[in-house]
Amino acid sequence: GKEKWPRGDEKVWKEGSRSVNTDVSSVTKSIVNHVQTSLARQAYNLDNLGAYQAAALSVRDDLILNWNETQMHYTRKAPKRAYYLSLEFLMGRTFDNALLNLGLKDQYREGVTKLGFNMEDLLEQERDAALGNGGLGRLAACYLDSSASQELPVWGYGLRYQYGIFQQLISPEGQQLEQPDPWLAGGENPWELPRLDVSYEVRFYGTAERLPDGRALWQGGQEVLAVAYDVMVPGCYTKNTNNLRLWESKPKRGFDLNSFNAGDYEHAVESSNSAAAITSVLYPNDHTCAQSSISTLGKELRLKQQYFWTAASLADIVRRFKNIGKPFSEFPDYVAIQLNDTHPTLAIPELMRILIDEEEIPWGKAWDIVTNTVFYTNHTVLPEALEKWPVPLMEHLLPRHMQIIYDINLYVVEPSVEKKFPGDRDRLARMSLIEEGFPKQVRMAHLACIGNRKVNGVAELHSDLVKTTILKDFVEFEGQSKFSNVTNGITPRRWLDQCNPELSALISKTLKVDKSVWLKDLDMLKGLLPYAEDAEFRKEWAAIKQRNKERLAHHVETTLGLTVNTNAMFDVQIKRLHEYKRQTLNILGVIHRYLTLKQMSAAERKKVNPRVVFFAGKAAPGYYIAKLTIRLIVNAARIINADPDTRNLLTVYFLPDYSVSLAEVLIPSSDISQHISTAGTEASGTSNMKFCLNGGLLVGTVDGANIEIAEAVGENNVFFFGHLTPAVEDLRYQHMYHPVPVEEKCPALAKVLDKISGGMFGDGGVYEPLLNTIRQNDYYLITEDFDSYIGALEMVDQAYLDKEEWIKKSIRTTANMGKFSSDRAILEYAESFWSIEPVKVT
Ligand code: NTF
Repeated sequence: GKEKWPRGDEKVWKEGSRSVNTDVSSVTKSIVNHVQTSLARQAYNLDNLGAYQAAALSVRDDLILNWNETQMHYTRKAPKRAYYLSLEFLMGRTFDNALLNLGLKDQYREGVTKLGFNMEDLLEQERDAALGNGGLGRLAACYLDSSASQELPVWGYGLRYQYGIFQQLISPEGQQLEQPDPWLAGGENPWELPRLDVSYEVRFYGTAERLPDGRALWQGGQEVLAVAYDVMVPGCYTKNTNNLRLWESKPKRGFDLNSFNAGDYEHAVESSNSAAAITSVLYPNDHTCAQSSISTLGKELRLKQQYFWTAASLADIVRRFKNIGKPFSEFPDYVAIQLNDTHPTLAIPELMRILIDEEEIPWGKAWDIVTNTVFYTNHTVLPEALEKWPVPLMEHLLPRHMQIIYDINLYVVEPSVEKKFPGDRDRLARMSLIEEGFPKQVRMAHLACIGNRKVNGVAELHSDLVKTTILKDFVEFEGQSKFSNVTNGITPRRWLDQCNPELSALISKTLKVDKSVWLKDLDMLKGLLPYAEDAEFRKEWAAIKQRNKERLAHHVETTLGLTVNTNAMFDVQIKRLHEYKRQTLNILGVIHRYLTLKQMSAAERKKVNPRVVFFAGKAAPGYYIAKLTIRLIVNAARIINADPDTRNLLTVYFLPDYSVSLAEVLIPSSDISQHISTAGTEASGTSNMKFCLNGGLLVGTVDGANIEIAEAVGENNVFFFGHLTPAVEDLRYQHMYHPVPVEEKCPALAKVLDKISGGMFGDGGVYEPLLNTIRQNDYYLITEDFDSYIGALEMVDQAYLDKEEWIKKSIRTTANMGKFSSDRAILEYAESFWSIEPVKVT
């Protein structure tokens, strides 16, 4: 039956309610309205920033309508929901994406023009939301976009950091300098809704006293407030607008009145500062677990962030579940919780605590509920990235959770391992949740692995490595079926339509299908394959790539004042700086190319393909070797770019302050991009997918998702090189115990190293620590892969000489990238893990 109208006169409500702007005149009206009221300005004093703000507020109104309806609809229908817990969401800009998803790009462009502004200028006003380090955080953002676009009831939960990833400056000497990123300082953020009414208390420290009935009383310590900020996540061409809830920490009371009254004003303010500090800053360490790279105080704050966020999110999830009015035994039928890496692993003991201590559910039943609700994605097998927390710190900060972790060890791990492998003490020690040592440490990956229903890796090779290396014992113990793979994906909305509008338009025209269709069914790109044979189409395809190169050149010119040769091949490596990603191999290869060019005669040089090499990426502030690599790139670029002998044939740029928005300009312009990690170290990679979707080819190692990309686009369209994963362990062993000097192993590389040491790029001594990582252990096997790397780059040069064939490769690559849509990936999570279904908002 029809619901009763809740209050007042229904007719008056209906008359007063507005709908989403759909035509140009309602768009301009709404923008002008915001200029006059929200901004209190006029046409006379409106700059680009003001115009952006007014237009954004107008789009925000539309989003709010859809968001509200979606939340109401989900609440009424009460479907099973999935929650994606991620400490990082690297969202980038929102304005253009919202317009695309609402189907309002043309209307806004026209409206803005009529008001005397240029849409491109307005888009440039928006600051990136950079609440993430790299791939892991950007993956979370792509998954939110796909969840909404596929009409799945999925919410994200994260933290509302005051400061995102640091801004990178490069000093004249080539040193990376870090500056804070106060992304909210510009005033109101139009893309979020502060929900000051939604808040939870979160406790730290204090004491936990076990009671005879199995519960415990956790008391005292510090209490802080978690306040919700909701970020609207619109789906593409659908009303469904999902929610990303970010928590901000606040002191529970403005001041501690007791200390205040006692005259201890400073202490009162201090404790209020310490509450606010929890969500102050995103930790900038990528692939490094907290304790090895940050101070004791920093460690405690990071663990506080993790608990603060999981506790608030779980309190919210449990409250929403309770509103449905079902018994807790049905919790897993309504809730799925995905852990994005081990950062939210405390969700496991925290849910146990809620169920046992607050809901009075017996231990065994609580454990059943938890292990049927939680899912865990692993994103790396690098040992230094596996999180471990010192037991004394855990005991101090989270005494009740430490008890629960000991209980899980005692009731679950020990008895079942003993039963299956009687007397195998070594195995038990390897599998324990606690690592022996000084201090003892809690192994978060083990806890995440034991307390959940499914574990997955992020590409086929990586998922296999998870099973055969870091979680091997757990596979032998729990069986294969719990472990699986979901290869990562990327959203084609941002990473094709938005970043490469001309290519998107050509695809729609060629397929004779509206983008609202193929952007949500990316396998349709296959329809482009026959056109690889069509000379006219190839011409259009190549012309778009050329204009994208010019767009990047223009960007470099206006931001850095440098001129870029757009007739050259564009060769791009953009990602976090890390030894395993081997930017060092790339720059050593560049120097090798430079030395080779220098030795050539003028006639020989005439035959060489001009090449422009772009680097971008941030190094963790404490990662000395990665920072030295930046310094080498910048100084090598300075010398090489200034050499009149080679200037037309080789130039190198390090573009500072890499970001989502910079990636959107770089990716569509590349002819070739580099994904050259030591085999077995890059779990998946996602930028490799973005380049290929935009018709750029790959040079890469047989690693991560490179392998599946080659399977999809054909191995003849990818330039592979280097040793394979199974060889890596042995090679490392040889380097450790039977080292051979670089001069013998790889003379070409030795020459390059000598030039650097000899001062070709400034004081050679500066680079010794970096060069020694190669001359000594060479853990990342640069000497082993150097020759075949140079060989692969020569193959690239060869292939590029045949322009028509190259364009064919480019078209075939794009056409075969359908698998890598994050829509495919999120549907795999929804169907095989979470068992949730689309809930369409009409
Ligand atoms: C990263 N892992 C991996 O290094 C990438 O290969 C992968 O594409 C992304 O995750 C997304 O799955 C991490 O950032 C972390 F935190 F696990 F080290």
